[in-house]
Amino acid sequence: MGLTLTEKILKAHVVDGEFVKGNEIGIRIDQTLTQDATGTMAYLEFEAMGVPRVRTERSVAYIDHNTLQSGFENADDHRFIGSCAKKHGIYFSRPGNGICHQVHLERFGAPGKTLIGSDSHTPTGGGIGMIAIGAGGLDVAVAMGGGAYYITYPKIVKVELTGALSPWVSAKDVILEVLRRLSVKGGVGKVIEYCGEGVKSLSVPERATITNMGAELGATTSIFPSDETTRQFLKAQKREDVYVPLAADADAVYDEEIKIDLSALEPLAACPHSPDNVKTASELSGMKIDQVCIGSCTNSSLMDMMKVAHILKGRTVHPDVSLSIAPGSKQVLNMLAQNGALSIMIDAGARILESACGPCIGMGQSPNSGGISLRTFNRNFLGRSGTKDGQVYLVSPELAAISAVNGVFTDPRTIEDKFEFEMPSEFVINDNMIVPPAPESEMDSVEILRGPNIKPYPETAPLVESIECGCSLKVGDNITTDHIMPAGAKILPLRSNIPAISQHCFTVCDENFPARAKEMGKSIIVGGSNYGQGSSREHAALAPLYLGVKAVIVKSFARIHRANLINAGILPLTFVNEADYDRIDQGDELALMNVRAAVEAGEQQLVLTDRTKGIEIPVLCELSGRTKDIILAGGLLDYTREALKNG
Ligand code: MIC
Ligand code: SF4
Repeated sequence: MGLTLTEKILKAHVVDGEFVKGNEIGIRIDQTLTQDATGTMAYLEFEAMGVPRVRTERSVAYIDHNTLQSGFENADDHRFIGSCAKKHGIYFSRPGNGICHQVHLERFGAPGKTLIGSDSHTPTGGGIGMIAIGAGGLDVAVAMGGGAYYITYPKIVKVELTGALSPWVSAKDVILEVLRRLSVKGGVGKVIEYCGEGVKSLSVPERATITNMGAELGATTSIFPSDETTRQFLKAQKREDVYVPLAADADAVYDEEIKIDLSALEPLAACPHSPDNVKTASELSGMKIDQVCIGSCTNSSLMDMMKVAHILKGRTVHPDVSLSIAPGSKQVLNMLAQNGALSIMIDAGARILESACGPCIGMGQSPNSGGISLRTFNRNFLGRSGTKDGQVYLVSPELAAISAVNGVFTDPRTIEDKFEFEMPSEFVINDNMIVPPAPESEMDSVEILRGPNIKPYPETAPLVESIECGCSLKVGDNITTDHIMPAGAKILPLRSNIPAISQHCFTVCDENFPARAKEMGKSIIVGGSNYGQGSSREHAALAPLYLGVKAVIVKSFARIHRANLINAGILPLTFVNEADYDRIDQGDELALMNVRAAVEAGEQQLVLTDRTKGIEIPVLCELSGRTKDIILAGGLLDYTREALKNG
């Protein structure tokens, strides 16, 4: 029986567990990446493990999220990360060099390699045939220390592409179509593997747009084959040496199959407030808009930017619209400057932003009250833009650009001329904003620079005998990490300071939650399905940990967040009968008696007592050997410390 591409790469990297579907397997990690908003914690965790130098083939620390520097916090964090990188053998991509995923694709990614990153959009690397997975900072720290990364052997979904995209239909529309069909939880536990004749018609940046936004499916990752197009891309980046051809075997067996005829696709948009709330552009045409933001790790490649420049040429941004453009990397920005496209954008009235995440994570450019904002980004969760009642639509760069000119939502197929773009045979390469680590002989003398905003990892404790406490919060379905731990210009600078950032935990849902939880001392959270979807931020587990949350009981979890809860030592439980969700209310007194003994014994079903209602509710505690030990130890940090102590 043949293998899928995913299985081939995983099989070559398995170091622990039996390679059987549904099993937990540990894989060797070749490369890691961090970004600054999750990076400070990841490096504090790496330091706590006491490993002097990273044991990966390549680890890179990027600064791209927190670049507003509205106070000392960001700048201090950047210096801290820079010094850690220098000391511990990590390459350091300075602020201004670009968004981690775009730069990693350009300068470091390699087909057939494994990459984990402390950012949920790490699957961008799947565009060149990597197994690239988003993970919590602590998992990345462990991988930097040479430890395996654990995933459930995924189900593999074949997406067979045929045909080619019609003019002004975009790679963004491909992933929006997949989201329309599968929904934001349709990818949980799965890898989305693209294949078929249609693959050839897509350039590497287009493939990367698709794998990047595959994160919104909840998928473990997404991957494209590595083919002649990949080789040409790597050659143009002067990195042809890392090229290897890779594809699934012809008789590979998949768990699910989807067919997409690229020629039949039309321009789409994800409407507020979910990436799977997809409508066709023609349904939305004519809607008045207030703002357009172009950029983010989904759509900020040279090709995307050239499309935008082509549309803006000789035109002016509509007087009622603010248009901002953030090219994805220094390389892209520099090439736009050299070929004149930047001048076209400036001339048309675009506001050029630095090559960073910017508005995507609410760092500036929040829309006006109730404002309609078209963004080429990947997430439009409630409040993420920084404006509570902002209405964010996720669209392709071509749709965004023409709408910015017209002042109304516009189907890009109304543009009369054609866009033709040849991928460059040589990109402009200058890695002078990537600082290499200190040589081994000098690393001991590198001083770690710590600012006052950097506070230690919150206190943890081994799992207690019984958990008896109140329900501090009850929330509904599809709660995102942007609900649990909001970001944006005011909160993001506190990422290195868990006590301070905890004051914002869940405030999108309930302003009083932090004070209430702290007062209760310990508590349990109850939630619906797909709890914790979205980002990889472990702060969405560390803030609840700091506020005394001992267990989270939900209908179902998103993958990365569940792993982050376990890593933080918080018990992740699911209802055996989803209907039991309705029987618990916020404020109820709950108990999980003898929970430690039950977890130790590997019992998968526990009894939750609701003492207020006088009822017993069965809940699932699906922990395997390793995750069980992590929970018992009080989290991954304690577990790893113990493991390192015991050799
Ligand atoms: C995001 O897009 O939500 C982020 C900001 O990049 C996060 C990481 C973070 O919260 O720092 C992600 O996607 O993992
Ligand atoms: Fe940055 Fe946005 Fe990409 Fe997250 S999704 S890495 S915030 S550009």
